[in-house]
Amino acid sequence: MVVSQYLAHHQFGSCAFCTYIYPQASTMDLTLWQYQFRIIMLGDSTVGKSSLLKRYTEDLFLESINQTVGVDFYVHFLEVEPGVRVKLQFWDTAGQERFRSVTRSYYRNSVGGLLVFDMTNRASFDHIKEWHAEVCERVQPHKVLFVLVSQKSDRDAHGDRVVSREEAEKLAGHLGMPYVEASAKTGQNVREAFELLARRVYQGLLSGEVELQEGWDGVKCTAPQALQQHRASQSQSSTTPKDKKCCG
Ligand SMILES: Nc1nc2c(ncn2[C@@H]2O[C@H](COP(=O)(O)OP(=O)(O)O)[C@@H](O)[C@H]2O)c(=O)[nH]1
Ligand SMILES: [Mg+2]
Repeated sequence: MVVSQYLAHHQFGSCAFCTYIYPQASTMDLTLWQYQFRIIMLGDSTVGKSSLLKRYTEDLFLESINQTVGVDFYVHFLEVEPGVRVKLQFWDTAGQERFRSVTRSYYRNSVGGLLVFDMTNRASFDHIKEWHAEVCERVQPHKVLFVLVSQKSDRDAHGDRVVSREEAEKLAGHLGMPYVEASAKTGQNVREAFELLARRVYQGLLSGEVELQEGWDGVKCTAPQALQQHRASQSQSSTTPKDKKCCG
C-alpha cells in the first residue's frame, strides 16, 4: 500500500502500524495541515481519472492501470500560500453507469471536482454536460467548484485528437470553469490542473464563496479562528464590503 492510502485511512488519528512503517507520513498527517478539501474525479470510464491521480500523488504512469471499482481514495498535501497547508483528499470514482449508484452518495461531501474527458474520445466530451448537471443537482444546497480537463494531450502529436481546444474552451466558459489540457502519461499540466482547483477552492473559502458547515465534509478546518481573521483582514483591505461569516 502507498503512503497516500495509509493517510486516507487515518485522517484524524494515529495508528501504531502506520507510524512504524511511515513515521514521517503519519506525523505530517497529524500536524501539518490547516484545511482538508475533498475533491471528486468525474468523467466517463477510461478517460484517465485514476492515471491523473497516480501521476499527481505518486508521479507514476501505468499503461495497464487497474480499473476503478466503486471509489478509491488518494491524498496529497499542498501549500496554497506560505504556511498554509492543505490536505487534498481525492475520491476517485468509477465512471461506468453501473457504478453510479455507488458514487452518487459521495458528491454531496465534495467541495471540488475535476471534470475529465479524453480529447481522443468525442463521447466522453459530450457527456461532460451530463456529469456537471448531475453533480450540481445532487450537491444542493452546497456548491462544487470545477476545473475541466482534456486528458491524453500526448496523443495530439499523433493526430488522435477529436475535440479541439476551441470547443472545449467554449464549453468551459459556458459552464463557468477553467480549462486545462493535460497528459497523465507525460505529466504535462497534471500538477497545474489539480493545483488550479485547490487554489480556486482556497480562494472561495477566503472570499466566503465556500462556507464551512457542520455535518458537511467538503472542507475541514483545524483553525477556524485563523480563517476568520484571514477573511476579516481581506475584507478590510478590500474596497467593496463583504459579509463577515465565521467558519462552523
Ligand atoms: N496516451 C495516454 N493514455 C492514458 C493517459 N491517461 C490514461 N491513459 C490510459 O487510459 C486507460 C484508462 O486510464 P484510467 O486512468 O484507468 O482511466 P479512468 O477509468 O478514467 O480512471 C489506461 O490504459 C491508461 O494507461 C494519457 O494521458 N495518455
Ligand atoms: Mg479509474
